[in-house]
Amino acid sequence: MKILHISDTHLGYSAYRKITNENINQREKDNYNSFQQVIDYALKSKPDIVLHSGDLFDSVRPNNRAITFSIKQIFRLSKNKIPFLIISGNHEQPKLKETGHIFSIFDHIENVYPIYNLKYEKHEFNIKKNNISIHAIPQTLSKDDFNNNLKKIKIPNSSDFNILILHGSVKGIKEFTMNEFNELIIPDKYLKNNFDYIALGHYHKYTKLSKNCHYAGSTEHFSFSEAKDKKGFIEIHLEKNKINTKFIKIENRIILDLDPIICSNINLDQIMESIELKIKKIKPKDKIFRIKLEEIPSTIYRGIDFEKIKNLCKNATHYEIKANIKSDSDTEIIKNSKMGALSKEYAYFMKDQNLKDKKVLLELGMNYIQRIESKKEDK
Ligand SMILES: [Mn+2]
Repeated sequence: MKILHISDTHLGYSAYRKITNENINQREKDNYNSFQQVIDYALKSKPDIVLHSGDLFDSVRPNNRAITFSIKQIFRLSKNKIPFLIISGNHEQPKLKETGHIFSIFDHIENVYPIYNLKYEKHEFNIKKNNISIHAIPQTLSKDDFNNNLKKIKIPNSSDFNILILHGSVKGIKEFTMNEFNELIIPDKYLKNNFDYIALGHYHKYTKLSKNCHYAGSTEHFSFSEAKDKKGFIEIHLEKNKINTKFIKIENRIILDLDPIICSNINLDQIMESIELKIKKIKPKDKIFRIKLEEIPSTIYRGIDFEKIKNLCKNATHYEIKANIKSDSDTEIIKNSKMGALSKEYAYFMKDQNLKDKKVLLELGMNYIQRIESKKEDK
């Protein structure tokens, strides 16, 4: 039996300002492309079932494009008679029942099994003469509700295979929490039970907890903290007492969270040089990246040539400079600034002045003088 396990596709997610030729947010479009790769793969490899462990959509009310796209793609599975079973995740679960659940749009599509009614459901399939029971708990409104539903799981004697599908973070493992207010906590004792496979969703990094229990991870990078993750989904080959899993990687847009530049002991020119070097090295075209400036004194930060950086990165999909600005004391400013004779004199002069906005004046003045001084050096 062959199963595909996907998760956390967050359709409708958008980020940054870049838009496509069709006026769609570039990252929203990228995310659709990633999802489509999964469906393309499914149609080629023809699994017996596709499981989605929650957060199909990024929000309770996804935009029309996300809804249309999801129906179109899921319909491709349906038409090919590949069952698609999906549980609700915390991102798409409304807090009030009367809001209605977006998954109801899938209710009447053949071969699609949306599970969003706040309670444990067992779905049985007969695949290649085997009885398969899928035990699913969607996102619930409270942690208590979730625990009560976990207790209701019953493994029938009649089934040849039992699969558990959940969306939440595993208890006691800090790394798996997404720090979201409505996330559910899965007690680990349920992961040791007699299941042939456990499909987990919520944590965005592909993780093998044990041979038969996996987080599939998300299909796209949704923040710089995920930049180092490989993204994809899992193909599972299941036989009696034998399991084989394979991670299938998706081709995503390149996202890089570059090593920081420590700015405490280097001057403005050296910082600009390192920034330019980093940009040239990664070749910004169509990439997303972040440059971090650590311990940069505010006077120096204000001298950074953002126009120049913008020009070097004009082909990038998105870039950002994240500065951890150090508040300067007078001496630090003098010490850290790239000092020409005039700025040095100005700094020492200001040190002895008794002025209300001394710090601001000092920083502004130093900035102006340094700009002039660096221009002189260029000539
Ligand atoms: Mn989630």
